[in-house]
Amino acid sequence: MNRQVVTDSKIYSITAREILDSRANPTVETQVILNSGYRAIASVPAGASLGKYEAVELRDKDPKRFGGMGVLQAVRNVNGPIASKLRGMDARDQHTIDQTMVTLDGTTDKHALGANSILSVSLAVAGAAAACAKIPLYTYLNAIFQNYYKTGINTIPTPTFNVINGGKHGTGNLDFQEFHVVPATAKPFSEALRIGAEIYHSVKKILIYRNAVHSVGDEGGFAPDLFTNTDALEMIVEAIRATPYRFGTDVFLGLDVAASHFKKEKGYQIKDRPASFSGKEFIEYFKKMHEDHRLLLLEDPLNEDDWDDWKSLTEELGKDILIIGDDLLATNLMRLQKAIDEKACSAILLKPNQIGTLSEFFQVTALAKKHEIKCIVSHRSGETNDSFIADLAVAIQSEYVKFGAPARGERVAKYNRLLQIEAELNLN
Ligand code: 2PG
Ligand code: MG
Repeated sequence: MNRQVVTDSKIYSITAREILDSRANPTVETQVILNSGYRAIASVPAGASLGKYEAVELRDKDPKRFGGMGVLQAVRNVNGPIASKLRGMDARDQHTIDQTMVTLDGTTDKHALGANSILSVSLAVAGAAAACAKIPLYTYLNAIFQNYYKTGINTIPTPTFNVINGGKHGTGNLDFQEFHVVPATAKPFSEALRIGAEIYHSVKKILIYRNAVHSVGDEGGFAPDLFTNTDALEMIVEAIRATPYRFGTDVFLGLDVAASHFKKEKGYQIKDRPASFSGKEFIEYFKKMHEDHRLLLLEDPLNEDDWDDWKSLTEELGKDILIIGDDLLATNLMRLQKAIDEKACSAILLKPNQIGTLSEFFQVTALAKKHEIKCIVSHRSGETNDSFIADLAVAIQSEYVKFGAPARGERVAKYNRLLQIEAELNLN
């Protein structure tokens, strides 16, 4: 007897609402319910250091509500035009659903309906389809990704932990946005997480010992006032040395400079020296920094429009360090293609909300993988407890994940989800 039950995966309803993110700003949460009753909820994050080339997040700009940050129009766009177009469609057909929303929006940067409204639906549809298929989300996403690029699931990505927050994320005085510790890739995920957490505590102890501010920034890392950006790196090395982990063997350093956000007309102005740096001088500065501190990851070291400088830097340091484009690439297919053609970087930061649909995210990821551009799936500085991106990172087998410090609920929700997946897959 054939006992297989055909479950109806057609979309029954799509409902969005305005919720809060980790910075007390509104964001969009959407629930998709299928005819079978299976359902999923997804919410979208928000960046503070936005790249110029990201898809547009729709905000109400009504100064009387949440300082203009409300998302009621984005919510209405989901509940109105998007829901009426998608109702009755099969949730398993992610590509058609995403394409329908892209067409309905009709703009290249999704400013009509908002990338926030579109992405919340795109993710919730995938979640509901996975639930309906009764398989884990990462398995379901991996099956879709196979249409773009063939990959099995063999490993949990290596986490990179943002232990010190500066720039637009920290209340301290550091210019660089993120100072990372990166456990060695060979470590099982659970061990890497422990390394990150123990070093995090070690950094805190040093800050307390120095009577420095040890409150945290937007991504859960500490946000101290220090003399220079280099001081922050030195302090992290000191913190690593106070643990059993060997710097340069068990754990490495990484930076998200987010340079576009402090480049002025005169050049890059940072507290490490009074005069600003030209592009060329800034490249020399990173070369010296690498000689002194051995960087493993270097994200957005230069302004997002300075392609020639990116090329020179990648030529000089790309063999040793992963040169990561975030603001430079904005998870955008055309910008990634340009970077590949011009050899402008060696890795891409992948953020679903920079592009706005899951299908386009897969397209960009596949292009990166085909050209051996390393992948880092990333959170935003404003997050919710949604752990979708943890499943997504496993599904596409990114080399790294960047989910912030190993602290604060919205960050550890993702790391803890990776622990579950690691146990489920018996990968430890
Ligand atoms: C970044 C991100 C995430 P934001 O620059 O990489 O860390 O920051 O979300 O503020 O753009
Ligand atoms: Mg960045």
